[in-house]
Amino acid sequence: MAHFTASDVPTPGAGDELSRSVEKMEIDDGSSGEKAGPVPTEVVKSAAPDISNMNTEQLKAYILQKQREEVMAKMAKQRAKKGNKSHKFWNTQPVDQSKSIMTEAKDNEKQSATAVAAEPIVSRPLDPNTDIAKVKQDPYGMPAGYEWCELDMLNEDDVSALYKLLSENYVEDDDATFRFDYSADFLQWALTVPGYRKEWHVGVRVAKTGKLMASITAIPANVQVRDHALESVEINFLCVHKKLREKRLAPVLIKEVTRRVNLTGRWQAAYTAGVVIPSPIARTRYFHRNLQVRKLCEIGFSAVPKGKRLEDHVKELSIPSTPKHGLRPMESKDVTQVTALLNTYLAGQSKLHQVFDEVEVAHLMLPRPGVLESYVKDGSGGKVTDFGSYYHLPSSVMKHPTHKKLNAVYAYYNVATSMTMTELLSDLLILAKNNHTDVFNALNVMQNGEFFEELQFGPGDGFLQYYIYNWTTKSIEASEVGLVLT
Ligand code: MYA
Repeated sequence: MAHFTASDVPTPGAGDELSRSVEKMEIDDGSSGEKAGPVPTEVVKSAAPDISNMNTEQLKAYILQKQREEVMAKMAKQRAKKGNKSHKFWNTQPVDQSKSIMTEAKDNEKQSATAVAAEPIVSRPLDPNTDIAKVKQDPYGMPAGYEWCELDMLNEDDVSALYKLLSENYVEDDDATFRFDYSADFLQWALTVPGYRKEWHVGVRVAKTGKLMASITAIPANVQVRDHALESVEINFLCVHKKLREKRLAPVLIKEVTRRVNLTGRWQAAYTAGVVIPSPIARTRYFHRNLQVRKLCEIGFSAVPKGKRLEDHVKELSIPSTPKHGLRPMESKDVTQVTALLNTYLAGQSKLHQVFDEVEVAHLMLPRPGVLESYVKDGSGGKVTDFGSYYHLPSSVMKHPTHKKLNAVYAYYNVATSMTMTELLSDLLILAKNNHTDVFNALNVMQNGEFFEELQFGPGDGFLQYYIYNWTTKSIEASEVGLVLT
């Protein structure tokens, strides 16, 4: 593994140089060199409302109201940070430039504050080119002192370098209290899916020392968007070291990975982000089920509701310790049935989802302790009737003297046919809690909205936008999203 020192980080002079050089690359590519403001990041922290005394209607109204306020506030904040400038990179890309964002705030007439244009009627690529010969054949330039690299996820040093970059520089909440801490095993799992290509795991290193300063990754995926099956990629782990921020390096990373993907004849990509850029296909929201309630209050992830004692709050959120519905860990022999169960479910209820083959399901869905847990329920005659899964994504706790890690898990893919989704998830909560989980998170995608109230999930202040690169289509409701990007 490379040894990293402070000298890996450019001096202010070198930073200016980088800034000028990177901006020049953008000018060369047809966009202006103007600097943008800082970028708000995804939020992982819970708003911890006192929902325990609300009835269903009050809860729904409360959630709707909070969503409206938060959507507006976030957009206003982003606009203020950008100084109302247009997206000088994204405005040059084949993405819908303005589109109404499908949220539960959509019914609110006052939503005109967001970009609202006519919804596209026809689904199609925005850039129709599919001629590989027309794709730039050589890599985009790097400023002096930096170089492109490929990250080999079977090489321990490369995995460690990516782990270090992300654990120190990846997504934080707005108060810099929590930062995602994807484990090295997780990164290896997520980036070595069947058919992955090393050249799509793109890094930027300091030429002299080899220190990894930035990353972006693509993995292959067959993505169904409404009636169209798109042989696409999924983009993840876009990260620029804190010392190189706001120097327009992110657009160069995005263009370089696009070039490398295009060279293999793929023209669409799915990605998610906490930021709102042109233009989301769907807008989803994080919900949280607190499990280690005391710890979550101590680290400021959530708060004891007003007028309530911590002891009572803890008691109200306690759960049984034994699962009730006969789940067992998924095994290799289940792959064929789980593939069918999953694909049938997603095709039936979702307008945006991945289509899995058995090799992908074996890689993505079989349990890997500490990375992904998955369970099935056996019906009669050896039939698998239900499938439940969640993945581990801890966060570093940055401001607490003793608690250093938030053990969070996230709902992955869940299909319930012999029981309700709520029953399935109630068992997953127990299994997760017994597996040292502090909080169980879920997006309001697929049928997840069905179990939030009964299982005492609360709305968080984090939203996640879904995007498809080089594709225009009508917006999709959160519950119609069947794609979970880790
Ligand atoms: S989402 C996770 C993103 N990572 C983080 O939030 C980690 C912490 N933050 C950072 O590392 C940096 O702040 C990043 C920006 C790297 C995010 N997605 O270089 P800059 C635009 C897309 O001066 P920096 C994930 O991994 C921004 O609007 N664009 O900024 C999925 C502005 O453009 P414009 C983003 O702060 C990634 C420009 O970058 C994002 O130093 C999907 C500023 O560049 C974002 N999350 O670095 C990527 N954040 O002026 C798209 C900022 O136009 C893939 N920006 O507004 C597209 C498909 C590609 C493949 C296609 C194949 C066919």
